[in-house]
Amino acid sequence: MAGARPVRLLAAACMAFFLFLMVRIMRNPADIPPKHADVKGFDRDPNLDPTHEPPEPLHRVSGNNYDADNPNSDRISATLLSLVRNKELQELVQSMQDLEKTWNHKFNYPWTFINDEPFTEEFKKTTQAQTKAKCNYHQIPKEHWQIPSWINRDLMRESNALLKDQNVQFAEMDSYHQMCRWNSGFFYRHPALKDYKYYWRVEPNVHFFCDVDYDVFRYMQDHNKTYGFTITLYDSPNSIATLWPETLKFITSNNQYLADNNAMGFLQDKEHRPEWNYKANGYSTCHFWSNFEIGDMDFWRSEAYEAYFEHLDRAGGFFYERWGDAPVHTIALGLFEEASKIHWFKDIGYNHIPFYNCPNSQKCHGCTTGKHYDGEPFLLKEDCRPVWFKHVGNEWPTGGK
Ligand SMILES: Nc1nc2c(ncn2[C@@H]2O[C@H](COP(=O)(O)OP(=O)(O)OP(=O)(O)O)[C@@H](O)[C@H]2O)c(=O)[nH]1
Ligand SMILES: [Mg+2]
Repeated sequence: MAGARPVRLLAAACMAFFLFLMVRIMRNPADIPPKHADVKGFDRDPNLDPTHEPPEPLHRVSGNNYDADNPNSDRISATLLSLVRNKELQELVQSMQDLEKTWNHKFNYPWTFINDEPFTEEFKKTTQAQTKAKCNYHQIPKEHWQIPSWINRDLMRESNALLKDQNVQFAEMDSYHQMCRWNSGFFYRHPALKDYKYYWRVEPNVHFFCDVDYDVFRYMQDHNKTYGFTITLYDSPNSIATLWPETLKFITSNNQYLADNNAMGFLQDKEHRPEWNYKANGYSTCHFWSNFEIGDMDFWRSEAYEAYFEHLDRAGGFFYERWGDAPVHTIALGLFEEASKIHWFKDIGYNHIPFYNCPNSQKCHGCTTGKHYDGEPFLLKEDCRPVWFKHVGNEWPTGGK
C-alpha cells in the first residue's frame, strides 16, 4: 500500500477544493456582505466625515436660562413626546436616560407621555424620577384611536391575512394599524399638545449617543426648519401598495398644496431600487424613519396635511394595507413643504434596533462611527440616504478634517 497515502491525501485535497468551489458558486449573492460602495449612489458614508454642530445661531445654556424651575426660561413651546404602553416602562426608561444624559438635563424640556389606556402609578413615578423636567401623562380620546366605522372588518381580516403571507410585519395586529394611523393623523390633535408647536418623538428602547449642547427646538425655529430626521430607509412595498396611487389622486385635484421646491424627485426615484418603486406603484418607498422625529406640529395642522390625511383615512389603507406613519409623513413633507426645511440631524447619534446614525465626533460615545446596522449584511441595502442626497442634497460639509 506504499504510495496509496499521498494519492488519498491528493484525492481528499481535491474533494475539499471542489466543495469550497461549490459553496462559493452556490452562495446567495445576498449573503455576501456588500460594501457601501456597492450600493448604487453611495461611495462613502458621510457619517465618516468629521461632524461638528450645525451653523449658528445656536442657543446654549448660560446661567439659569434653562433651569427646570425657571418660569422665564429660554425654552420655547416644545415637548418630548412618547406614545407608550405601561408594559414598556423599562425600555422607555432606557430611552429617557440616554436623552436626559446627552441633552435634556441641560435644557429641561417637559416630557409628554400618551397612552390608549391609563398610565399606572408605577409608570408615572418611575418616569418622573428620570428627569428634573415636568412629566405629563395623558390618555388618547377613544374616537382618535378606535378603528373607524367605515372600515369593513371582514375585508380588513382578509387583507391582513394576505399581507401576512407577504411577510408584512405586524399585519394582523390591530393595535399596530391603530398606532400608525394615530401617529399619522391624530397625535398633534391631542388636547394636551394643542399649546405646543415642536415635538421630539421618543420610543422605548432607543439610544442616543452624542452630547448635544444647543437647544434643538430653537435650532428648528431659528433656521426655519419643519422636520428633522436621523435615519432614512426603504419601506416594505407590500405594506403601502396603494399609498402612492391614492396620493396621486389627491394631488390631481389639490395641486395648489404642492410646495414650489418640493421633493417630488426624491419621492418618485426609480433609479436606486427600481423594483421597490415598481411594487409601490411609483413611490421610491424611501422614508424618514419616524421613531425619531423632531418636528413642527403646525405642519401637520396645516390645511394641506389635514386634507391629505382625511383623503388617506377615507381610502382605508391604514387598515386594509399597513400604511405606516413614516411613509405618510415623508410623502406629505416631500410634497407640501420646501425641501430645504427638512433637516438631517446628523449630529444626533441614534439607534432604534437594528439601525444607527453614528457620526464621526468626539461628542459621541457608545456607537461605532459610520456603522449603520446591527445584524445581517442585507440590512445595508435598506439605507436610502443616497436618494435624499441625490435629489435634495447633503447640507453637511463632506470630506476634510
Ligand atoms: N399606548 C400604546 N402605544 C403603542 C401601541 N402600539 C405601539 N405603541 C407605541 O408606538 C410606538 C411604535 O410602536 P413599536 O411597537 O415600537 O413599532 P415599531 O418601532 O415599528 O416596531 P419595533 O421594531 O418592534 O420597535 C412605540 O412608542 C410604542 O410604544 C399601543 O397599542 N398602545
Ligand atoms: Mg419601535
